[in-house]
Order: sequence, then structure tokens, then C-alpha cells
Amino acid sequence: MSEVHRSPKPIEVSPAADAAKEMRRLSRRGLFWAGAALLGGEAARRWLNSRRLEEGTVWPLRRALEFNESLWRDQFSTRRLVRTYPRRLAKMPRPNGLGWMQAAYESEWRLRVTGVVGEEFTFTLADIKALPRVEQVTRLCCIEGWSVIVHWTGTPFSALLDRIGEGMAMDRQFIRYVQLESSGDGYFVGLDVESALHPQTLLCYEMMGKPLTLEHGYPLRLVAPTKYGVKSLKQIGEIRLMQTRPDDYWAIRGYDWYAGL
Ligand SMILES: Nc1nc2c(c(=O)[nH]1)N[C@H]1C(S)=C(S)[C@@H](COP(=O)(O)O)O[C@H]1N2
Ligand SMILES: [Mo]
Repeated sequence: MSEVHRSPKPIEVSPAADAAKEMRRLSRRGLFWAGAALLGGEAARRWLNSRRLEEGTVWPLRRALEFNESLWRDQFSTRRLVRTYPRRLAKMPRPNGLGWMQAAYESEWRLRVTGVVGEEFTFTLADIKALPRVEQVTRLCCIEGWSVIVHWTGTPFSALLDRIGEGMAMDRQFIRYVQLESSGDGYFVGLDVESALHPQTLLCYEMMGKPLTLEHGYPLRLVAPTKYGVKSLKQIGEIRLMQTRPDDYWAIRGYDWYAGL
């Protein structure tokens, strides 16, 4: 077992970095509610509620969420690593999500990768395990308000794209988003490509040093520690590489699409 130690690297001090730090202090929810408060009052609320629905929420609030997203994407750096913890602090989270996963057999399971690459790629679990193996201990934060430090094992999402890019002229510039869909419960999420390629975003086949159980997403799940847990999709069936922003299970029900931490 190889272990990759990932401690946060010092961040260059520049006016931009300071601004980014400042931005971080304003939580996403803070910005959101600040926007809502500006509109203020009962009259504004009545006006808001009479606006047409857009992706499950009234459009002025949707605009506010999109504005938040653009601020966050601007200050997001693939070099800024999330905090890691000693392994002794890690424990198994309770399973959370829509419901039951489908029974899956390693011999039958395939990961499909489709999208702007034009072709379709399929991977077995053995193919994924042949990619660089990484262990990391990071915090899983659910929007419901709980978080658990978890020990994850898998391969960086970026290693999968590297594998696909080998021997073919794939221009990564075309890929701006990624959508993942579960073969188990039909859950699907969208990610901006910067977050998908973040070095701590992993395709995991082990949690707490043991193969994934079905309820935690056997045989392969995502862990995206720069995002709330909603994006860490379990039992991945298909990954789509996209140019336009894909739908997301909770975003079309009115939640924040970006869901950054
Ligand atoms: N396929 C699928 N993946 C999912 C979900 C889901 O409902 N279906 N829920 C997400 C949410 S909200 C959280 S917090 C994490 C929980 O991961 P865990 O069940 O391993 O604790 O899974 C995420 N991945
Ligand atoms: Mo969650």
C-alpha cells in the first residue's frame, strides 16, 4: 500500500490570493442570504414567489446562485488542497442518499465514459485499480449539517482522463464540465471540470481500508472533498465529459448547482 501525504502547500501571497482569502470568509450561504436580504421585506418576497420557476427555484434566486458560482470558480485553484487528517481520526460515515443501491457484480460492472471525446470508453474495476493508487483522509461534509473524517482509497479522477487521453488527440480545452450518473439509484451530479480534476478528487474503491460496501457505492464512487457530499456520487455507471453545464439531481430541485465548500 502506498500512501500519499498531502499537506496543504503554502499559497503564494499576492493581492489576488488575499482577495481569494477574503472571499472564502464569506460563506456561500452568507452571500446567498445577503442577496435575499437586500431584496428584503414581505413585498419583495411576494414578488419573488410570483416569478417563474427556473430549475426548481424562482429565477432571481437562481441568478444569485449563478453569481456565487462565478465568484467561486474564479477563486478556485487546483493547487489549493483541502485539509487532510491523521488516519486515527477517520471513521465510517453512515450511508446517506436516495435509498438502495443495486446489487452489483464486479464481473458485470463497467464504467462508461462518453461525451465530447466522441468515442465511448469502458473500464472494468481492474482497469481502474491499475491506475495510480492514492489514499487520503479528508472530511465528508453533508449539506444536512453533519461531517465525518473518512479514509479513502482510489485513483485521482484526473488519472482516468489521462488514461483516455493516451494515444488520442483529446483537447482538454473542450471539457468544461463532467456529469456522473449512478447505475444504482439513478442519481446524477454535475461538476465543473476544475473540481473534477482537483488532485484530491478521487474515484474510490475502498473506504476505511476495506472494499466499498453496496450502501457506500460499490464498486466505484467519487469523493470530491472540495464539494459538499451531494457531489460524491456512489455506484458510478457513466461519466460524461461535457462542454455545457449538465443537469444535477439536487440543482434541478432548487439547490445550489456548484455546492462548493
Ligand atoms: N448514487 C448516489 N450517490 C450519492 C447520494 C445518493 O443519493 N445517491 N447521496 C450523496 C450524499 S447527499 C452524501 S452526503 C454522500 C454520503 O456518502 P455515504 O453514504 O458514503 O456516507 O453520498 C452522496 N452520493
Ligand atoms: Mo449529503
